[in-house]
Order: sequence, then structure tokens, then C-alpha cells
Amino acid sequence: MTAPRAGVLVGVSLIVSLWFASQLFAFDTNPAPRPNVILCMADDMGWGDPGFNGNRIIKTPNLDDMASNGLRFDRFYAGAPVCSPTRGSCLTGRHPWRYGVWSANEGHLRKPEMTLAEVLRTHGYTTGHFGKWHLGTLSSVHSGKGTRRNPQRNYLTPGMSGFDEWFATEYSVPTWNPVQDISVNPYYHNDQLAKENLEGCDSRVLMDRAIPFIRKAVSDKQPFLAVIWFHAPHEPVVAGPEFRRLYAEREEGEQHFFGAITALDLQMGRLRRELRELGVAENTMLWFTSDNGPEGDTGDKGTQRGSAGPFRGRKRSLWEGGIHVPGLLEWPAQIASGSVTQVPCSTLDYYPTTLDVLGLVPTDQPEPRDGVSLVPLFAGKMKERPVPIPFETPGGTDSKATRGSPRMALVDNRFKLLTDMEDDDEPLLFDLLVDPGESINLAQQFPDRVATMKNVLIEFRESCKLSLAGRNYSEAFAPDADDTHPASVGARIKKKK
Ligand SMILES: [Ca+2]
Repeated sequence: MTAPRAGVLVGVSLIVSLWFASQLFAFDTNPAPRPNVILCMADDMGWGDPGFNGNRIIKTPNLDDMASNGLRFDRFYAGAPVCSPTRGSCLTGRHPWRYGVWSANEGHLRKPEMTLAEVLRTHGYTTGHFGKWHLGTLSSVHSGKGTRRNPQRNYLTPGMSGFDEWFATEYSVPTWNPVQDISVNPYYHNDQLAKENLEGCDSRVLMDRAIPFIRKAVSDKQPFLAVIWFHAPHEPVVAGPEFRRLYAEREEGEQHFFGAITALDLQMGRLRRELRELGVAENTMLWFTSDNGPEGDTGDKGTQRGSAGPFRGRKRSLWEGGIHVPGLLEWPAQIASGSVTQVPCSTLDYYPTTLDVLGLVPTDQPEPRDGVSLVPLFAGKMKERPVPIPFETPGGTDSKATRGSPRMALVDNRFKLLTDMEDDDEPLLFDLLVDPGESINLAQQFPDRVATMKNVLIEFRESCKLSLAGRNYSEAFAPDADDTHPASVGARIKKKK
């Protein structure tokens, strides 16, 4: 898609979305029973992969139905262009560079960080985590990553992060027959090695554990938080025969990739049906997103078939294709069907939004938070995002790590700045409303805007360094050698290339 054509489409849908915003949002500010919260996330699903974002090949009927029954975010951002840091942003509302989760399989969710599960549990919720974890090792003496991952330093399970029940892997597994070698990267169920019901579709395997957790919560009349992080469609992408058959006319790599997404979609349909049958669908906030853009450099080989839609770049880059991901919220009690928004929103917003919905203001949470509450958006009162969304990832324009994108970015309601933050840097400024493909650099045209946005990033980076040093915690915290901000150590960046 060329940039001008995309610009026209964005313009038209902006008008439509503003109409929806004024007509269809109906947030009820009266106290209601505490909603259940389910955070669902695909792994490496591109913005252009689901049907609700225009894909006409990959079958996602359940996600499409969820989109038409709830709120579709047309500008939803993952907290980072790779797995682990985005996952940290979901659970804390804080940028992952505040606590040393620089990239995939690096760092861990520090104990003094307060997670959404910890807050909700202290307010009567039961909490469960199902699927990929990626925020720490699940054993203090073993990581399947071998010498690249210190299991003792990074030992941090969902159970240590506020989850009552958890069924999780440390990192990615095949999307079919997920446990290839139980001694390398197993599923754990509450600290115990899982040994049963691990065959076939991984999306079903993990939903087989999430659904009994939800049933029990409903039976116990307890509100619940369920975090459901699918492994699909991350590599190794394998679809079972019944899913490959749906795409029999396609190349083998496509059969697996498309089939793995349809298998995930089937489980989303199963989950939504279960919520209806249990009578809790009405007041459950059911979120769906992806942790970063699609894998691969070109998307045209093997099983790396994800689509970034009209956007430039893919996973690992701070181009839109790396961070601009599918976003949905279904919550019939508060969100009218057919709602659409183009206000930029982020996985950073889950935490502050949930606390705002419940009217919770914990006194002991680390500040600052980088996300915002979306409750005003639900109420039709948030026409623009009040603060921009900051990004930083290891690499830079000359690095393979970011596939040629600069290492920092700032997204506001209209503009996006990308910069390496070097003295001889040539910053990039794009008007995302007319140029979502990031092809026309406006930096020389708007030097004041560039300077203002760069200053926000400078302040953000300094703030992250204070967080990293433990300054946001009420308890004493001693950072170790791995807690060094990458921008402070030039050699570390070069090593990552
Ligand atoms: Ca990922």
C-alpha cells in the first residue's frame, strides 16, 4: 500500500471513529460489580494478520466477532518490539527499561515492581497465568537457554509475581506438540513439571488449563484476573493437520503460519463461549493484542508469513511494523459493540486502566508509570492521548538488532520521532496520520517539534536510569552488574550486533 492511499484510508476511518466515539461509548461511572480481567496476547502476530484488520486470507472468525462486539484500537502499541519487555509493560504499566528487561530473555520482573496480579489479589481477585512467561526463569537452577541465561539471578516465576495459579513455559515452544524435551523448556504447573495433556495444539493445551481456573473462580464467586499468553504464531510455527487443511492450496510455510493463527482463534472462540455459558461475559474485560510485530526480514519465506499491514518494518524494529499491533477490548457491560478508536493506546495502559476501573490507588506502588488510564476513553472524554508513548530498544540505525531502525522513538497523537540519541544523529519525524508507512521525513521542516520531542526522550531516559538504580522503591534495592543501562555502556550495544 502506498503512503498517500494509506493516508486517505486513515482519514476516512478517523471520521468514522470519532462518530463512534461520540455515539457508542457509554461508560457507566456508577459503581458496578468488580469486572473480571483477561489479558490475551498472541506472540509475533502482525497488525495485518487478523481479519478485523483487513486480512482476507487468514481465518480469524472469533477475533473478528470479538472486534465487532467490542472496541477495536486502530493505533494500539506493544510496549516494545520484542517479547519480554512488552510482557513487563503489560503487568506493571512501566516501561521495561525501568527494571532491566532490555530485550527478549534478558533481565526479569524485579520483585519490588508491583504487578497487576499483586494489586488485584490484595483486593479479592484470584489470579492465574497461562502460557508463555518470558519474565524470568521458572527454576533457580535451570534455564533451557543455557549459559546465556543465569537461572539463579533471573529466577522469577508467575507464582512469585502475584499469580495464585500458573501454567507456563520460560520461553517460546513449538505451536504444535509444545514440549519437545521436558529437560529443556518444559511447562510448569505451579512449580511442578507438567507431564500430561501436552500433545497437539499448544493454544488448546494452555486454554485447557485457563478454563478450569475461570470456572472455579466463577463457582467460588470470586472476581478473577487471567493472563493468557499464547505461543502462536511465534517460531517454531507448526499447525496440526486439521488447520493446515484449511489452507491446502497454499505453500507449506503458509499452511503452518495461517493454521497456527486459526488454531489460536479457535481457542479465543472457546474462551468467549465459556464466559457466556458461565454468565460472566457481560462484566469481563477481555483484551487481545500481540507482543510485537511479525518475525522475519521479508515475510516471504518459510513460516515467517506475518503481515505488518501498511507499516514499515517488522519485529525488533521501532518502525510501526515492529510495535503497532492488533488491539481489542470486549466488555459488553461498558463498551458498545462496533466501537473503534484511533487514539494511540499501549500495553502500558492495562495496569492504570484496571486500577482506575476499580478505583484503586495503591500507596506503595513504584512511580512513575508510563501508561495512562483509558477509562476517559471509554467514557467518550478522551479524544487525544494525554502523554506520548516512549520506546527504547537495544540497537540503532547501524545495528542488525533493530533491523535498521533508530533505537528510541516517541509516538504522540500525530507525530513520531525516531532517533539514536547520538550527537551526529539525523532524527526522523513522521506524521503518522497522513504517512503511516513512515516514508516522508519531516524533521528539517519542524526543528522545534524535533527538539521538544527529543527532550522528552532525554528526560525519559534519565528517569529510567533512576528507576534502574532502585530509586522508585520504598525498600532498599541493590542493582547488580547486569542492571546497567545500555546507553551507559557503548560496548554493550556493539556486542549486541
Ligand atoms: Ca514476540
